[in-house]
Formats: sequence, C-alpha cells, structure tokens
Amino acid sequence: MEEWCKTIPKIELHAHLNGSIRDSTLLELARGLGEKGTIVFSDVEKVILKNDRSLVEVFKLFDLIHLITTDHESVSRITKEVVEDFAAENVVYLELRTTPKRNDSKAMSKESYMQAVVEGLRAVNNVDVDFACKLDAEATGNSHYDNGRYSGAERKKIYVRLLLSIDRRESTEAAMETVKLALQMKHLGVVGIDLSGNPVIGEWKTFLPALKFAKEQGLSITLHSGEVPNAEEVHAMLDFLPGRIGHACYFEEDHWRKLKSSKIPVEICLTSNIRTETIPSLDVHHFADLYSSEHPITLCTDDTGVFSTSLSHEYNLAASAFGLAKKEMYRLARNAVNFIFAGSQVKEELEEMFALASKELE
Ligand code: 6MZ
Repeated sequence: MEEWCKTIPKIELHAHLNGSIRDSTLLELARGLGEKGTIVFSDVEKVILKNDRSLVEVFKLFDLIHLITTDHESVSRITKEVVEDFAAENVVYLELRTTPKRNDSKAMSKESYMQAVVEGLRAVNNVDVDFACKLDAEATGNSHYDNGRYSGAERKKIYVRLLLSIDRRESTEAAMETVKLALQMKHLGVVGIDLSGNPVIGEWKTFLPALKFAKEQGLSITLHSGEVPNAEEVHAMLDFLPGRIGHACYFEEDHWRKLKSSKIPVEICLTSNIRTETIPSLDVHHFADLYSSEHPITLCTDDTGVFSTSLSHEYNLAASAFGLAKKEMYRLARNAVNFIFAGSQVKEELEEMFALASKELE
C-alpha cells in the first residue's frame, strides 16, 4: 500500500521548510559549523538523530536547525532539496511555508532570506517547477499536463506556492513586515500567510492586526490552531474565518461545532501529532470523525525531516489506521485540490491531471 501511496499524485499543504530538511544535509551543514568551531558537532548530532521528541523538544530542535541553516546558501540548498524530495514521491502541488528571518551576522534581511528561497526553487533541475512567474490570474490557458507524466511523458512537474509564516515569538510590527513582504512577492508565487511557532508563546491579539491586513489585501491565511489547550484562542481563530487551519488537536465540543458549520478545511498531520503527543494514539485521532462527517480535510507531513516521515507514509498510515481502501485514498488526495490557495487556473490544471492519473491507475 505504501508503494501505491507513493505512485498516486498528491497535494501537500502543510510543510515547513526548515522542518523538512534531509538528515544527511543537516548533519553535513552541522559538521561544517563544527569544523569552524561555531558548534560542538557531536552534541548536535545526538539531538538531530534522536527520534522521539515532545512538543517542547521539537521547538528546541528548531532553534538548533536555524543556527545551522540560516545563511543564504543553505536556505537555497535546502529549498531545492525539499522540492526535489516532494516531487520524487509524486507530490504535484506543494504549498511550502517558511518564516522569513533576519540575521545581521550574515547580512540577511527577511527579504533576502526569501530571495534565497526563490533561488532554491530556480535551482531545481530534475523536475519542472511552476512557481508562478506570472500571477495565477494572468496565466495562459495552456494545460501543462497535455504531455505531462500522467500521460506517459518522462519529466515530472510540480507546482510550488509559498506561504510566509509569522512566528508566535514575533511582535505586531514584525508580523506586519512579513505580510508586506508577502504582498511584494505575489508574483513569485507567495499565496498566503501562516501563523506558527511554539504554541505556548505569544497572544492572538498580537498577530491579529497583521492577519487582518493580510486578509483585506487578498492573501489567504492558515493558522496553527489547538496544538495546546487554549479554548479562547481557538474560538477567536475560528471567528477569524481563515482559509484553512492546521492540527485542531485540543478542540472542545463547541469548537468542533463552530469548525463544522464554517467548513474550514483542516490540515491533518498524523505522525507529527503522535510524535509530539498532542494526540495519544491514532485510534482516537479526530481524522476519523472529520472524515466520516465529510468535513474538508487534507493529509500533510508538517516536518518530514524532524518527524522522519513522507506524504506517502502519511497516506499509508491513514489507510491502515482508518481502514480506507485505495479508491477512498485516491478521492482524499484529489479532494485537496479544492483547498489549495493558488488560483482557479492551477486548480483546473490539477483537476485535469488527477483525471488523467486515475485513468492510468485503473
Ligand atoms: C508549530 C511549527 C511546527 O519556518 O524555519 N513549525 N510550528 N507547530 C509545529 N508542529 C510541530 N513545526 C514547524 O520552519 C520551522 C519553523 O516552523 C514552525 C516553527 O516556527 C519552526 O521554527 P521555518 O522554515
């Protein structure tokens, strides 16, 4: 089944760039810093290779990863590799999120960080990357899948769109700077804003002005919601009516009611939830209830590197944990087209590609 899950086209809507780095790359970069004496490699190696991490440990690991990756060259390299890895398992549309970072010691601004990400997208050469040099609305009517992989051609294609993350550690001003940068980068495939970071830090009212502004300016919004118990914040987030939410682990009855009536799609990250112990086991995971009540959901990886997973693995896990057959899994993958933040042109092209693929897989 895992092989089959790899074969089918898939859409990834919740992947953090710095959480999706290959272990081998992270170790290589860490070794380089070790040689320069910036870090003690053997200490870092232990942390990187550790498998089970609580939510608190995950955020400590992110601080370490950021020490290792925050120069322009590494940002471009990891972006290129992350896109290649998703494409290799037949992800056909990837919404990659990352927090623009300032790093004075490397002469890095939020803008130059994002330029490095875009350089990484340009550097991918073993697969065609569509990351919107034109705005979606201006795209031509040509279907890119007329001679694409799912009708026999060799070369794969992946659509990549970007979400800029606001870290919960940031101030209102810093969040606003990220939103303005996103608006400036629309022509480079930036389609929205994510709110993420350590869920025990920061307050909703700090981010609200920037998120409101983003929404007014036509950016789509996704929010990490309910990763820790915080009933009031979850209500405020649902009232904001974001385009999607991520996780939804610590939801209470009235949150579920509000979520279901508003039909906000949920990005589900099974391995991440289990590893961070925000959900005790898959048999009590809210996937089952949301799936059976036909609430919009999409399977995602969160952090393929940090949680040692892949999207195919997440599909396989869902199939076995919730007893879903291939036909249902295919429908789940295809349904995600409806929740992407890219425009109608891309949606149509993906629809067409899923239709072609389903014929080939019959
Ligand atoms: C909340 C998370 C996350 O932005 O540096 N991030 N935020 N919950 C999670 N689930 C476990 N996983 C990742 O990627 C790493 C950053 O993404 C957010 C955190 O802010 C982390 O520092 P970028 O590319």
